[in-house]
Amino acid sequence: MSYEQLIVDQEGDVLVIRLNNPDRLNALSPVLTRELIGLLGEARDDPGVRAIVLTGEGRGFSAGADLSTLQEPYLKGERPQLSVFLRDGYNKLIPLLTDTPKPVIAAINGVVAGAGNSLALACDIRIAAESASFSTAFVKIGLIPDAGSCYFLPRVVGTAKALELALLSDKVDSATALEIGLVSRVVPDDTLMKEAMELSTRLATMPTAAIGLTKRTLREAGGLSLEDTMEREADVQDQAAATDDHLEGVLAFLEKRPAQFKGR
Ligand code: T3D
Repeated sequence: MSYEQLIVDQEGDVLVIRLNNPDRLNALSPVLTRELIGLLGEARDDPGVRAIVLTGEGRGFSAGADLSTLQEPYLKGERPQLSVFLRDGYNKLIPLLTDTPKPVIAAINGVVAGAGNSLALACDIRIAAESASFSTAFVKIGLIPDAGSCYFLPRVVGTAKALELALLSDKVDSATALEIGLVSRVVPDDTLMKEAMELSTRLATMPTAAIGLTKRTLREAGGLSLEDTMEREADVQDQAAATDDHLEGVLAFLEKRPAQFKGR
């Protein structure tokens, strides 16, 4: 399958997706968004994909909505109905990252802004290159955070910091991003992909079903009481315990040997 604005490689069980609209810092054009939705849908159902790395080509991770694609109506003073654009694009894209049972690592290689920040926030683990920088950006063009940022930001950095980031939209460097928990690791630029591949390769050898169930249950717990969360854990644990990988994990422990997980 060939793509206009994605570069896609499969390395073992790891799918590496590189956003490829570099002249616009990988802004999320309709083409790029559509291609990403299609690819993530296929990856979700592909047993040969057990981890996903998302990164950007050039000096950007993603600068958010591709503002050039909407310039025609704006230059005429028209107001496109953004809800249509959001529901057809980001509102389909973002759940494909959060709901996929595969771990998704954002290898943040450079500039992040607007919905590009939402995209990174929807990934499970964020590693940033030292030169990466972050901006919510929305308010600078008179918009509210979208593509899930209103959901993710307070959960990731806390409400007070989320408000500061969203209202001021100041540029945040990678050291600050690490300090406030926006990313969990910062690495030298030239080792970013090595780190991301090591991490994703490791995750791809782990019990994939348990990883998917963990993602889902942790997210659901955000809206539940402790009692309801433990009930949910009990139900989901039955599903995890029914996998071959659970049996293999216990047997490997008892037999004092490394486990060979198959992802099922
Ligand atoms: O309206 C809707 O579509 C609704 C949806 C909204 C969701 C959103 O994501 S809203 C937020 C959209 N994003 C932005 O507003 C960010 C716009 N970009 C910037 O503010 C700056 O580019 C950055 C702070 C991200 C980076 O600055 P810098 O100085 O490192 O780079 P630059 O020179 O500004 O950008 C390099 C090129 O990328 C430049 O093109 P040129 O002049 O070399 O031909 C610039 O126009 C282009 N570019 C950057 N961001 C976008 C973009 N082109 C289209 N869309 C972009 N978002």
